[in-house]
Formats: sequence, C-alpha cells, structure tokens
Amino acid sequence: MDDAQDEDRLEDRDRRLVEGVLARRPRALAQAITLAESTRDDHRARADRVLDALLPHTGGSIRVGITGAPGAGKSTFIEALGLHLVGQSRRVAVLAVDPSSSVSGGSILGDKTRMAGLAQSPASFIRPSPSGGSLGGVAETTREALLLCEAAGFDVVIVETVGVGQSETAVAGMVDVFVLLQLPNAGDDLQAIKRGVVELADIVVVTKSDLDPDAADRARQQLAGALTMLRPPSPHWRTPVLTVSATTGAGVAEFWAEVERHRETAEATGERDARRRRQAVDWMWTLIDGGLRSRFRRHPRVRDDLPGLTRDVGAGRVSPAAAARRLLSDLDERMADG
Ligand SMILES: Nc1nc2c(ncn2[C@@H]2O[C@H](COP(=O)(O)OP(=O)(O)OP(=O)(O)O)[C@@H](O)[C@H]2O)c(=O)[nH]1
Ligand SMILES: [Mg+2]
Repeated sequence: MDDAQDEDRLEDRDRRLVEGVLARRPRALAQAITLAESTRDDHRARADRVLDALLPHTGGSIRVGITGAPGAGKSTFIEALGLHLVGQSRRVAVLAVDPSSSVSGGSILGDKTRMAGLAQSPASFIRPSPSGGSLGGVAETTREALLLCEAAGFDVVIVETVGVGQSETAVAGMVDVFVLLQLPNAGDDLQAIKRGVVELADIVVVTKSDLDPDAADRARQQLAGALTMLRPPSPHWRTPVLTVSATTGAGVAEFWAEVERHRETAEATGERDARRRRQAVDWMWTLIDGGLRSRFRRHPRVRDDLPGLTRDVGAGRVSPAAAARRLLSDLDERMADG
C-alpha cells in the first residue's frame, strides 16, 4: 500500500492529530500516546494509521535507556540530565516503563514530583508509565510513544525503567545507548552482573557520589574491573564507568559527553543504523509472537481442548510434546477451514 492511499484512510481527527504532533503541540502528542496505549481494537487501528503516517518523521533523536535498581537515583539523574540538555537548547522527552506501576500506581506521582523542575520547562515532555498494553505489554506502548516523541521533534528521548524483569531487556531493545545506574554499595554491582544487565550496558554510572566520594570511586573501579572480564557490547566500544551526583550536578556533563562519543562511534561504524534495523525486526517478531499467543488462546477449538489437556499434562497422562502438537493442530484445522 502506498503512502497516498494510507493518507486517504486517515480520518479527519487523526489527520489533525498527525499535524498536531508534527507541529510539536504537547497536547496532540499526549493524545496520540493515549491512543497508542489503548487496548480497544478501534483505537489500536487508528493508532497504527497515525504511527504509519508519522513514521517518515521519526529517527532523528538520540534514544537513551536508563535502568537501575529501585532507589538507584534514576529519576533524579534524569531530571538533572534533562535540565542540563534543556540548558543547551535541546528538547527532551522522558518516558517510563515500570511494570510495577500498573499494580501499585506508585512511581507515577513520585516521578512527577521528582522531575518537577524539568516538567516546568516548555522544552520537555514527561510521560509516566502506561497502565497496561496489548500485545507486547507495557513496553510496546513505550516504544510507540518513543516514535511519537521523535515525530514531535524531540532531540533526546530518555526511557526510564526499573531494573526488574523483562522491562529492562525490552528497553535495551529500543534505544541507541543503554545506561545502567548503580548505587555505590559494595555488593550491588554483583547483583547487576548476576542479572546479566551489565552486559547490556553501553555506559555504567555510579550514582550519589556526593554521599561518599571515596566509596563511589571504589565502586567505579570495581565495576570497571568486572567489565574487563565481560564481552563488550560492540567491538568498537568499551563500556565506560563514571561517577555522578544528581544533587550537585557533578559528572552530568561528562556523562552526556560519553553519550555523544558513543553516538559518534556508532554512527561512524554504521552500528547505530544496524542496531535500529535489528531492533525494528525484533520488535515485529515480539508482536507476532504476542499476537499468535493471544489468537491461540481465543481460538474456539483451543479453548475446548486446553483445560483438559492442561490437566492431563499436569497429571502425567499426556506428554507436553503431544499436548502442544494437538493444540497447535487445532489452529491448522481452522486455517484449513478457511
Ligand atoms: N545525596 C544524593 N541523593 C540522591 C541522588 N540522586 C537521588 N538521590 C535520592 O535517592 C532517592 C531515590 O532517588 P530516585 O531518583 O527516586 O531513584 P529511582 O531510581 O528513580 O527510584 P525508583 O523510580 O523508585 O526506582 C531520593 O530520595 C533522591 O533524593 C544524589 O545524586 N545524591
Ligand atoms: Mg524513578
């Protein structure tokens, strides 16, 4: 389908939304993100058309992912970094992926108050975590929100995620540079190494260096040492470890210089585009996997067979492989039926 046809299919209100996003109106951007977050099928279809129309206008920002344990100082650091960037006349969008917030509702208020200074800047846009999502979960809508922010002309899009579970990997899979924040506690670094997240990090940051500069520096050295034993994220990049204090601002400018250096390296080697292409295709497959799974569960024949077979597998009467084959063949019959 060509672009002209796609444009034709945009309803007036969606065309206005597209124009509003391109005109960098915060309200239009917020509305477009809300549409993308909706689980209603008609909203989903509209969001797809809006996103397709905006896609040629995406790709222009630096996409930064920030992860770290709860309380590591992510939001405070993003506020300090955001204000630093806004001070350099850059437009900054901040998105959050927090799977726990849909349960507790906790971090949303926290982030709004924690980033109050940045929130006041007309050059910033802050969007708390969505409360749910369809195929790919919370992270799906965040990826789409990221593209929408790009279409709205933000120079930097920062995605904050809390360092638990799959959200961390999902965020690493949607950004150009992935940053791990670490408290300067002995042992905390070992946790991150165990979780395997250090291997995903392009930059590691030891936070709250104002509290105990010596401890922060020891943590930096330990992490740098540990990193020499891990495979680097790219043959052209060795993950640097920095110390920062979001409270005093020490290290924030140096951190951004590392992000710029990473971008220049990745652009020069072609890795940035390769990474983005890989991420887009991975993302498609994530959505296909999720879509197949939900279609499978909704399929009438599967719904008939699933409870009994689940019991049989649990009781050891049917092998998992035989049960899976039978359930999957339920799907084939439907397809053969037309
Ligand atoms: N002294 C000092 N305290 C800091 C610094 N950065 C953050 N804090 C404090 O550490 C606490 C946690 O900071 P947040 O920025 O909310 O941490 P977070 O990682 O976003 O936390 P969650 O979103 O709950 O996972 C807050 O009380 C901050 O004021 C820093 O650079 N120095
Ligand atoms: Mg936070």
